[in-house]
Amino acid sequence: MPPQIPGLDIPVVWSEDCLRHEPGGEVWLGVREQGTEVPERAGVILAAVRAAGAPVLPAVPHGDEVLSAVHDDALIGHLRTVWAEWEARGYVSEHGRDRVVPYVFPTAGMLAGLPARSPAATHGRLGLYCYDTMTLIGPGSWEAIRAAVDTALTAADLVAAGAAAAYALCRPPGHHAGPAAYGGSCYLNNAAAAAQALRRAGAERVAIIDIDAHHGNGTQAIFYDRADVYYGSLHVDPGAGWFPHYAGYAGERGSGAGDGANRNLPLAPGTGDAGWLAAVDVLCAEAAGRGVDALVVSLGLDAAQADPESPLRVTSAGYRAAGERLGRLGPVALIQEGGYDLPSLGGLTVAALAGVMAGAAE
Ligand code: SP5
Ligand code: ZN
Repeated sequence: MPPQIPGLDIPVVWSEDCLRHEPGGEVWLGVREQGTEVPERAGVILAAVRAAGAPVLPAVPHGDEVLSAVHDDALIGHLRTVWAEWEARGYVSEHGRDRVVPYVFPTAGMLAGLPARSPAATHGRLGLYCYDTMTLIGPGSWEAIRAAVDTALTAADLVAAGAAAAYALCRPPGHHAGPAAYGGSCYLNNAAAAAQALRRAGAERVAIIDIDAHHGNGTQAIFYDRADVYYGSLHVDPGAGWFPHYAGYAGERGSGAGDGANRNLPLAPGTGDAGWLAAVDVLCAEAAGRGVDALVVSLGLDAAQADPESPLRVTSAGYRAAGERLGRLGPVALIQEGGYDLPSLGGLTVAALAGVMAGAAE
């Protein structure tokens, strides 16, 4: 028997299928670049949590019931079939297009009141579901997209069954995917699925706190008119030039029954631990004030100093401190979102998860 090594005791849910999505870059401002949402991200996180002693559990396949409660079936069907259609219709073999990328978007301005049709041509229909040029689809994408959802749902199951915390190590990420639209390297909303699953399992009040560096416009949209799922996010100010540009402003507070159940805290580029943790505290206090039977954390590590995708400057100590605050709030399913600096990504994740376990033990 090997000696018992005391370590990180949070269950990590994982599926090898999450490696099958190879976006093959992203088209940014008209130029195809290498992209940063790469399979190696999951590899470095997996190695780090294993080295820290965390138990790694396989994702359990789930049906589409919960998924269909947070996304339109048309979006799910599109993602399930578009790659096979793309190949069958010769876009790869005849036209040399090795990934699915849209080029026409039926914006409100273009339609000017006309109904959004569903064009027969595959290349004409893509913009109906995809809102940017950075979120490519290739041969194994669907398997990874669906495995990521199963990973999140399995983490939610563990929390529903009484675990203090569980972590879904999923990719592609999900928080930019809305009810009927995908973008921002996200296809289906893993965190929203976890929140919905916790509601179904009996948690009356679910809070989602999103600490990814970017605003989770998809999660916000899914729950915007609901009072039962609070969404709070701190992120680099979209008005200062950062994705998703069109959402994430402080005035977006929810609508109808959901009025007041949405909170955005945009931060100035350059914000470090002090300002970032103060914002985490605001969200934790607001969520606690509303009551939290179960918590979902959209765990993005891209607010870190070295990350290439955001100008925030959070340290590993900052991530640990945030984890402690979140762990104190209640049983928590943590869902992997962004985080792109491969050399520091594993350590940042372990710091955040160790903080969660320390907070949960208090
Ligand atoms: C889940 C998540 O973190 N999605 C982030 C999507 C934002 N991607 C914006 C990409 C903009 C182009 N990147 C240029 C990097 C130059 N250093
Ligand atoms: Zn992000």
